Amino acid sequence: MVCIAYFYSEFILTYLYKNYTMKNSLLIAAFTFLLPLAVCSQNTNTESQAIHNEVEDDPYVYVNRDLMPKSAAYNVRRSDYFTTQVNVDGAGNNIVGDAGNEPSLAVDPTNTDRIVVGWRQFDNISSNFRQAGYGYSTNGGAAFVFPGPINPGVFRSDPVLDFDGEGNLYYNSLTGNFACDVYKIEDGGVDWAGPFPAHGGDKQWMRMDRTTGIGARNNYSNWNESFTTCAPGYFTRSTDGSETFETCIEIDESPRWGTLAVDANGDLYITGISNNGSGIVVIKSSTAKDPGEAVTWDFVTVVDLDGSLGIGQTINPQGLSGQTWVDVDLSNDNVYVLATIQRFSVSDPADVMFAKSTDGGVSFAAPVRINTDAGTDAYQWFGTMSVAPNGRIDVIWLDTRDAPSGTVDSVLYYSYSEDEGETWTTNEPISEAFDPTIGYPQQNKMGDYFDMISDNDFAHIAWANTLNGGQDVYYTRIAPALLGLDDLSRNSFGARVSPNPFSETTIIEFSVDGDANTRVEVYDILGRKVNTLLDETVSGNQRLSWDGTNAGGSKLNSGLYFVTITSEGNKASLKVILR
Ligand SMILES: [Ca+2]
Ligand SMILES: [Ca+2]
Ligand SMILES: [Ca+2]
Repeated sequence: MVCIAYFYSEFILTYLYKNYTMKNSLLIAAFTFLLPLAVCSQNTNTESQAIHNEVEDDPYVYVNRDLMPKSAAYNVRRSDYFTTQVNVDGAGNNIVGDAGNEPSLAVDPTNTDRIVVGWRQFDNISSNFRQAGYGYSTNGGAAFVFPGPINPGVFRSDPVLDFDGEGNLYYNSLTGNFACDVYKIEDGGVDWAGPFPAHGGDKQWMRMDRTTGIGARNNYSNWNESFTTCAPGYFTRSTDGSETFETCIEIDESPRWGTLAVDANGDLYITGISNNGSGIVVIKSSTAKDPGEAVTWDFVTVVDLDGSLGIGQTINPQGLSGQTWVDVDLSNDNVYVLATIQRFSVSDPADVMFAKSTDGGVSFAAPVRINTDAGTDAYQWFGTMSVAPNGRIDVIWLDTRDAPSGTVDSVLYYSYSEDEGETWTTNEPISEAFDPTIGYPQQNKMGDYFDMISDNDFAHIAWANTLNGGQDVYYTRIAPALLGLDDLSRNSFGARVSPNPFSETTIIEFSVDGDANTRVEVYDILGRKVNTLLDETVSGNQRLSWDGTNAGGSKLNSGLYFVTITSEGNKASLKVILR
């Protein structure tokens, strides 16, 4: 059973499902018999490549998307988060009858208005033929342009996007014979160069070194050893701007279905579930950054998340319930791992579990459950983590805790930690509920994962939902500092600000019950904190003045600001206009 838990994989389910739909009962019977054998013999390349998933199946049929029916795009605007549909037509409308999933996104660190999302584009849900979808925004995600697939008519899957530290963009794409290649944009524009062959296999992930050290602009990628095009290796590096990739090498413990991260020293971390049955692992390399050295592995650490990855569960029948995430705190040696986990110690089918290392990945503390719902029935799936440069840890997932009986209706949830994962904010719903089973594109799943990038002000999320009646791709930006402001039904502090608007000085008055640590902070319209007016224990009536300056004492530009008051779990926000 342990063997099956670790090796039971997506391609087997795909194979069974497709053959079941073809009513090929003989094959399915034969394969069901072979299943335990196959999964326990660790998927030799020949066995698993015969029953893989990410290859061309349905033929390409040209779809003129101008002739597809349209409906209004699904967009949400709030002060604490907004959601923008990405896979829209030239007029910004939803295309009815297409599908997209497995999104990956990248945010330009030199200009965060520049955001790119890639996904598996299905032009019509009557076919599982998929292409390299992408959309870009030049206004911080307020609107996206979807020009069509990068390589129209060519089977492509599993996009993984990233920027390097200089604002150059890379798009790793899996082709129908398991080879990956990398497109890039180096001029800040929107036209792709390449593709450059990058070895590869299903399911690859890619991460750029964004440091300014000797590894700057290095490109690292790895994939499932069972589907590699360069056996026995399944990891490669580029040190020349992603134009050539080094001979593939193996990785200790053969991780798959995971991600990579690069710390402030340029050290590389890889996570995934071991192909050797060791569970969830983290592997570190301190040599990968040096173009003059061969890549070697420092150590493997087994990470206890109290369970294993869910595969083929009710929530996403032909896919993963999520992949494994690793990220780092750039200010210390902390390494974090998170995944949606089918629990060992309780019967819960899917919880978002987190584990923390404070010694550069050598050891990990006991796992922590991030979702706080009562009971053990709900699926918290597609758990996804990223860490901001200031150390804030963002976690999102889909959640069925409020689903009506007999449904798997899901809501996007969010929680974050500002103290290195010791405490977490209240689980916060970020979307309406939707039925993830709507609009499957001839594959019984909504992809295998979502993606997220964090900066100091925002969590940037690429995800899929069916809120527009089909399976579509969305960008959501959460401002953690403003979270929940739109839901404040009453002002619990009796707070007022006057004059408002003001130009010289305004007075903020409010009242605190008892002794309470209280913060009064000013945020700009982009959710960035610009000043702290109070951060101490106070009681009773308060009166503060603000002269429209930032924390450095400089006068701010005229415009809309939010004054937030936070005290013992209560929060209020006042809109203030500076003239
Ligand atoms: Ca659509
Ligand atoms: Ca995939
Ligand atoms: Ca659960």
